[in-house]
Amino acid sequence: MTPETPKFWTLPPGDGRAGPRSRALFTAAQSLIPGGVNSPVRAFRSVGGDPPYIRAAHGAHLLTEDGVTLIDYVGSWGPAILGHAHPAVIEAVTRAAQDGLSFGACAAGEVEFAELLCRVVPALRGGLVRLVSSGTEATMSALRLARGFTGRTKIVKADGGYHGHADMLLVAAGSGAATLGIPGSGGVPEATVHDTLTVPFNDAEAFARVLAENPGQVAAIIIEPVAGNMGCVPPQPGYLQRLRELCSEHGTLLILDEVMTGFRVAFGGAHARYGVTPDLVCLGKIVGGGMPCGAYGGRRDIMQQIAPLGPVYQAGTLSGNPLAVAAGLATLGLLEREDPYAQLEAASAALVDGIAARAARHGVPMVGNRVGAMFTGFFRAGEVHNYDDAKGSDLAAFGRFHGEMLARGVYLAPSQFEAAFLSTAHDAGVIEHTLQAADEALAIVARHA
Ligand code: KE4
Repeated sequence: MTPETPKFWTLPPGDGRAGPRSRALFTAAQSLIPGGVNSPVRAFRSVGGDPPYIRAAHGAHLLTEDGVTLIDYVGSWGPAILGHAHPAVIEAVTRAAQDGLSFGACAAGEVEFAELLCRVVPALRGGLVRLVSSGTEATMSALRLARGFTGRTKIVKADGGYHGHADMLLVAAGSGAATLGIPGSGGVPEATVHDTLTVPFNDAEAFARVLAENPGQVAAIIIEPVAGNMGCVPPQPGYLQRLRELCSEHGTLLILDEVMTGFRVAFGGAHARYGVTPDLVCLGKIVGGGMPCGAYGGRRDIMQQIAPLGPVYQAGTLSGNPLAVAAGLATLGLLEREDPYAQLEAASAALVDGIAARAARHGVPMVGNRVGAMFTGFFRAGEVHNYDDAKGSDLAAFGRFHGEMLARGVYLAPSQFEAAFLSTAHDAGVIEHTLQAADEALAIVARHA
């Protein structure tokens, strides 16, 4: 990029629908990679059209392989809370890379990172934490640990909750599985999911019934404290507290899956925001600052069951690798020092309220759910408190809105059952462009209703 070339993130957003180069790349990809993608939701199957290929990302913006600048509300599915390519994060990773990419051995950064996590995440205070390389590894390991610690086999999850793709969790999964209409998944033996029970999100008494019907058999319930994989669905007042009470009464572990909400809805996570301390917490996305990183941890007496201390095995070649640790330390350090959460809350409220007001003006039924800087506009009337409510959305209207927004340079998650994410780089100009695009897109949706 020569000095006089304008930086792509300073250019006005353009039509982000796949151009010739993205289409050519996607055609090639489909002959090499299942569906042409390395993660199903990226295939745009629930919204139609080919996905634009992304060449670069900076702040609130993406640059496509067809040379178009877009405003990004996917944020790599959550990690980019500071905007893409934050200079301090890039510098930290670049510096670490000079000294090698992965040692597979103990390194000082792991200690510094664990100290930070155990200081700022309430559930980790006084406990132990283990780094892994993805959210799936974090939740899978936490559930194995819960079964090992309690000696029980049943686990409970929310219908429409998504916790990664470990076999035992792919029942009534949200996110990609929900989007693709796969109630569970092929290849998962019945025996594997026999002990996985699902309850509606925001229905603590349904969980109470499961506990009563399976006395002494439920090892854990794993819950997204703010659901993000059925779209954004906040916990109803008292819901999380009631789960905490029920788990304590029945010797069942409360596992909060904060892979998405950790450091997204509050510094430390949703459990810091809502004041409910789980027995174990799972982290991912933001804690790696965009690099492959996850973590799980909590009560010391439970975590001491993990190898090499105890009988529950879990391992990982790249766990705690220096680059992921460097990115995580830089990201969480900036979040702690700058405390952008009030700013994120205000920007997110302005955006969601603005879009909802425009939907109302155009007569398009829309429910705007938001917690901090994660949100979803459900194309339906009424309220959305669980997955059944979310499934009542008009998916055709969502698909049309998605395409019209992309055509106006706004890149939204290609699924009604996903959350959108704002970053500290989404300034007033970005919000204004987004609201203008939404006004035009909603007018078109209204005409096709
Ligand atoms: P990963 O294995 O994808 O790092 O994390 C799995 C996971 C666990 N828990 C929650 C609450 C999550 O949201 C996720 C992954 N989220 C999806 C998007 N909703 C990742 C995007 C994708 O699957 O491509």
